[in-house]
Amino acid sequence: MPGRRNPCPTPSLERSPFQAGLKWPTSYTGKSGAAPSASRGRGDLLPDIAAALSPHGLILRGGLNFDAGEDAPPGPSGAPAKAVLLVGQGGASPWPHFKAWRKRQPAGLANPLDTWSAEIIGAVAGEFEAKAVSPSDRPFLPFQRWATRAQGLEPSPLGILMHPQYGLWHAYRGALLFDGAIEIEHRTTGAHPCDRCVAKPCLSTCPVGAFTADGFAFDRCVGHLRSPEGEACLDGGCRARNACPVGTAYRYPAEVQAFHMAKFVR
Ligand code: B12
Ligand code: SF4
Ligand code: SF4
Repeated sequence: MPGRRNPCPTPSLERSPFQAGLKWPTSYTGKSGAAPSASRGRGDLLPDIAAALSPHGLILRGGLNFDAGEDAPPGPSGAPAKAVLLVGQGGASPWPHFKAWRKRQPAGLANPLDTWSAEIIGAVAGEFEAKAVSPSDRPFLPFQRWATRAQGLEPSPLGILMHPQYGLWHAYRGALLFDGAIEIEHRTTGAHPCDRCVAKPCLSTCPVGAFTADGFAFDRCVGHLRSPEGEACLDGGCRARNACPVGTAYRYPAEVQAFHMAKFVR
């Protein structure tokens, strides 16, 4: 429900599932297998998922029905899922919630952001008869391909998907898999900002030219990050990503970028 519960300081304009082009999976029967509640019609349930995610700074990032015969991951029943809803962030909205949670965790917890995401999204999945999966699950699930289909996003020259509103400052923290189909009204479209970007500063800012015609030169980037000269990227984030003029209002604060860079270079 737009604006119903969103204590997070970062605006999350995708918080309405209807803006994301979604309706509730048609097979939904209510919480914990109970009969549908008369007081909560089926059309309320997708907003309820958004409302359950919102206090954690998380938003729905669109969804899709798997095609017949597609190699879909197992849903809650163990049979191939029929639909997926992507969960993530636009801007750094989960950060304060994650940080507060992290203070309560043992020091040195490995992969804290994944653990936090799995905890929150897993609880929401349990409430809505879904199965939670993570972008870090192995083998990797095709989150970016799903996002492309769900919201019509296209890759930037950096490999990160470009969002017309959030620019490069968005990510996926998990997904909800369902045994039933979702009715999709429309998907968010819009011109791909990179098509109109003539200067493409993202491609000329990396000090070691890690974005090449053959793709991202991971070793070159990490080699730089591990050298004394890499401090600027480590502390302030990827210079190429920061050079993009789109969605700058959603740019992650330096603290958040440093957290991701530390994980990336580890
Ligand atoms: C492995 C991985 C990497 C590897 C290799 C990427 C690659 N060549 O595919 C490395 C370590 C290089 C990497 C780096 C980064 N990654 Co990464 N990565 C992944 C991961 C875990 C799996 C990718 C994969 O193989 N998927 C399996 C295939 C089958 O799925 P797919 O959707 O079809 O795959 C697409 C991607 O591989 C993409 N792609 C191809 N080349 C590249 C290159 C880069 C740099 C990226 C980001 C994507 C990408 O194109 C494919 C077709 O659409 C995904 C999460 C996920 N499950 O998808 C995150 C993911 C793609 N990464 C992400 C991010 C943000 C990053 C970083 C910016 C790291 C960070 N800590 O912030 C950096 C970018 C570095 C830079 N300086 O710009 C985000 C992208 C979000 C978005 N807005 O699109 C994802 C989706 C994770 C998330 N939680 O949201 N990543
Ligand atoms: S700088 Fe231009 S080309 Fe690069 S990601 Fe941003 S909009 Fe796209
Ligand atoms: S983190 Fe630094 S070295 Fe790595 S790709 Fe970005 S700008 Fe280049």
